[in-house]
Amino acid sequence: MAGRFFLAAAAFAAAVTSLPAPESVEATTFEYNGTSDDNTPASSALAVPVTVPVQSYGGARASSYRHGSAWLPFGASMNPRLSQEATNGRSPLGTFHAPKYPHWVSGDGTPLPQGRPWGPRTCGNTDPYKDPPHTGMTRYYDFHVTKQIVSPDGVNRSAIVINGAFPGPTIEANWGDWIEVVVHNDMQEGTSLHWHGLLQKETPWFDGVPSVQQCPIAPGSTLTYRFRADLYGSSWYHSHFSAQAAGGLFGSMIIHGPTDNAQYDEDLGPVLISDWYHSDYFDLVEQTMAPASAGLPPPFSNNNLINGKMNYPCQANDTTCTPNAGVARFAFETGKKYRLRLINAGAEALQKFSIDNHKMTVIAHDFVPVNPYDADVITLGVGQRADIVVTATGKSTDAVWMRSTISLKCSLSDGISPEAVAAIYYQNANTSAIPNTTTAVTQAELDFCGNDPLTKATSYFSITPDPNPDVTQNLDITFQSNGTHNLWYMNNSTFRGDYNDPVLLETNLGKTDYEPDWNVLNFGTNKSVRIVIYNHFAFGGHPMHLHGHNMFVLQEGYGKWDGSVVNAHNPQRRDVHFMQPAQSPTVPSYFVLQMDMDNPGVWPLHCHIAWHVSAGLYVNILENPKKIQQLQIPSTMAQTCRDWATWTGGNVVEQIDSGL
Ligand SMILES: *[C@@H]1O[C@H](CO)[C@@H](O)[C@H](O)[C@H]1NC(C)=O
Ligand SMILES: *[C@@H]1O[C@H](CO)[C@@H](O)[C@H](O)[C@H]1NC(C)=O
Ligand SMILES: *[C@@H]1O[C@H](CO)[C@@H](O)[C@H](O)[C@H]1NC(C)=O
Ligand SMILES: *[C@@H]1O[C@H](CO)[C@@H](O)[C@H](O)[C@H]1NC(C)=O
Ligand SMILES: *[C@@H]1O[C@H](CO)[C@@H](O)[C@H](O)[C@H]1NC(C)=O
Ligand SMILES: *[C@@H]1O[C@H](CO)[C@@H](O)[C@H](O)[C@H]1NC(C)=O
Ligand SMILES: *[C@@H]1O[C@H](CO)[C@@H](O)[C@H](O)[C@H]1NC(C)=O
Ligand SMILES: *[C@@H]1O[C@H](CO)[C@@H](O)[C@H](O)[C@H]1NC(C)=O
Ligand SMILES: *[C@@H]1O[C@H](CO)[C@@H](O)[C@H](O)[C@H]1NC(C)=O
Ligand SMILES: [Cu+2]
Repeated sequence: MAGRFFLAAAAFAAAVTSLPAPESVEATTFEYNGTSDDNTPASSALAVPVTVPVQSYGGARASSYRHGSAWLPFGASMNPRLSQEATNGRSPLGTFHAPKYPHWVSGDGTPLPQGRPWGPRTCGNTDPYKDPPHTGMTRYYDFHVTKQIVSPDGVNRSAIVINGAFPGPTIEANWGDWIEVVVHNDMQEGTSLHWHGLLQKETPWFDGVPSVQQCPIAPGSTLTYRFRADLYGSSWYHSHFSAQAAGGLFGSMIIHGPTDNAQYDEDLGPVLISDWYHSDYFDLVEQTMAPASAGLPPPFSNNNLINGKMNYPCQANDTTCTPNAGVARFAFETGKKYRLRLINAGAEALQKFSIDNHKMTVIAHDFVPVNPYDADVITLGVGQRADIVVTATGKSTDAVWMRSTISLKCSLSDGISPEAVAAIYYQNANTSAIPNTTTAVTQAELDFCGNDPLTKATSYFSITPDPNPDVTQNLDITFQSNGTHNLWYMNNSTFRGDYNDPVLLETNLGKTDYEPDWNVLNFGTNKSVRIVIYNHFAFGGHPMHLHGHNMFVLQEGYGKWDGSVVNAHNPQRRDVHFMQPAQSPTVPSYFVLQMDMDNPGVWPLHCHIAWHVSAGLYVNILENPKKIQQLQIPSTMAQTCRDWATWTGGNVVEQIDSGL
């Protein structure tokens, strides 16, 4: 009668029955072994097997819905039951009137030297880390962050929205522009926004991580971020305060730049993919951070969204759930080539993206243009992006499914609706009709917890990293008990930030008395740094994200790194690498990253799984503290700390997680 089994370790066995028993149960037993490698203070390891509510596909009412059709009730058409306002507030994403994008923002005085905002620069001729353009233009955004009831999949819940929109507004700029975003915190809790993947070389204080570069923005306060669009391609912004991003606080960023490695006719813009939870993010963080003795499982996602939309197989008596809320829809014309900007903006899940009957060509990983390669399925860990070009090879009346499937082998889904779908309609298709295509993605592809092989995607602009970096360090990832709680550790230290004492601002004042649990790794004036990360945990994997840089990904594998490098003259670069799970509790996985220390600042290196960073899977890369002391940090950063101190002086802040 038990569902899948979650086993944190095996020291004592108090079966926990507080969770509802699953209504239908998969035959396989699921074992999740936390601690047992040699880095673990095993004597203090706690262990509590708990029952988790994993159900079968579609849940108890699966038979009331047409199979393979986005949980449409029998007899329903694709005409959605809910308005876009009800599902997504003011967001136009996922509708036929969602904006398409030109090759650059123009018509507003944008200078066009040699016909383009970025002048003669191409993907092939410009080192983006050394020579970004300066257009002299600024793109202004005004964001009001609030909570609002939305119903992205038909299930009403309070989410965090920006200007009434979930997902938040899309930021658009040209390479070399400034982006200025006024963030008004209209909630009753702190917040911050991080601009994922941008280097922040001119403004290292605007990276948006509380306790690292800033204090949280206090309720009722405003912070104006201003930073250079220093790389180009597709990305997203998201809250870096606790797990607010899992509550909806994110949106996409499009930075137009050269496209000489790809040809396409239309840019359909962002395809945000996000696992989705029917509970509030704070409750999920409490669940994650509960003492081991409570026997709670980690959060399991309840649904999966494309551009903030999906249907849900509502239970018969659930009056807060509307079937056929409406899935995202896209329009294709036979023969045209489309650019899609895939973004995993989720909290935890490893996503496998595909389009039935269509080949995809990958043209960029994160903010890095690649030598184009074809793919049938694209794997995206949280934070990763892939820009793809798809040729509309179908007939004019075709309707096909776009899919993004949560890998159940590598992620924690409750099993009811792990596959998000969106409909693509060709020009003469009946847009009320249900696509009837099937997927060619294999179970083996869904079950693989890793990115494409490093040999596959080579960067279009070639850079050879220093073969003899100034320093090489190992870093071990483990899941251990601190005596009461099971937490994530990097080199035996679980991260916890101090909202009132950001590391960058401390360093700027010449202080170096960092608390041990700030996990500050001081690399001084080293010019190149190599880090060999070993993951000792045998389930899932970790999408490891580095701020302020694109990292070279030199090698990955199991056991001990043998010193070999893939494509040593031009290794893969990106800002998130999905690290595979350990092969077994005694055979870790590893990956080797290298970075050029060309950006004085304090740069997070962390797992992008919301619940893992909450539980401490995080280090700070401190780069050139002497130069940080010389930074002229704007007074708004100190003001943000004073506002936060004032607010917390009169309100109790419950920092139940690492803060990030
Ligand atoms: C998990 O731990 C149990 C008890 O120590 C052991 O029997 C089992 O083989 C382990 N499973 C894996 C996948 O390592
Ligand atoms: C809804 O139905 C389930 C069984 O399908 C039952 O356990 C539950 O009590 C019902 N809830 C309400 C509010 O009627
Ligand atoms: C969902 O919330 C909206 C806004 O509060 C409300 O109008 C609507 O009735 C709710 N729907 C359900 C099914 O609870
Ligand atoms: C379009 O599809 C809907 C749903 O299947 C159907 O009811 C309608 O008759 C179709 N319209 C045309 C013009 O075929
Ligand atoms: C799928 O739908 C199309 C029309 O949209 C129809 O021509 C085709 O026969 C259908 N295929 C299957 C397998 O039902
Ligand atoms: C991690 O710990 C090992 C072993 O103590 C040490 O050699 C290494 O320098 C540490 N890594 C970093 C990045 O500090
Ligand atoms: C373990 O970590 C939790 C969460 O950070 C903390 O609340 C608790 O006090 C820690 N326990 C010990 C014994 O340090
Ligand atoms: C972590 O702590 C354990 C036990 O204290 C020790 O054996 C191990 O070497 C440490 N690992 C690192 C990377 O410091
Ligand atoms: C290089 O980094 C190491 C830490 O990994 C540090 O001990 C050393 O002092 C740094 N060297 C310089 C020249 O800053
Ligand atoms: Cu992780």
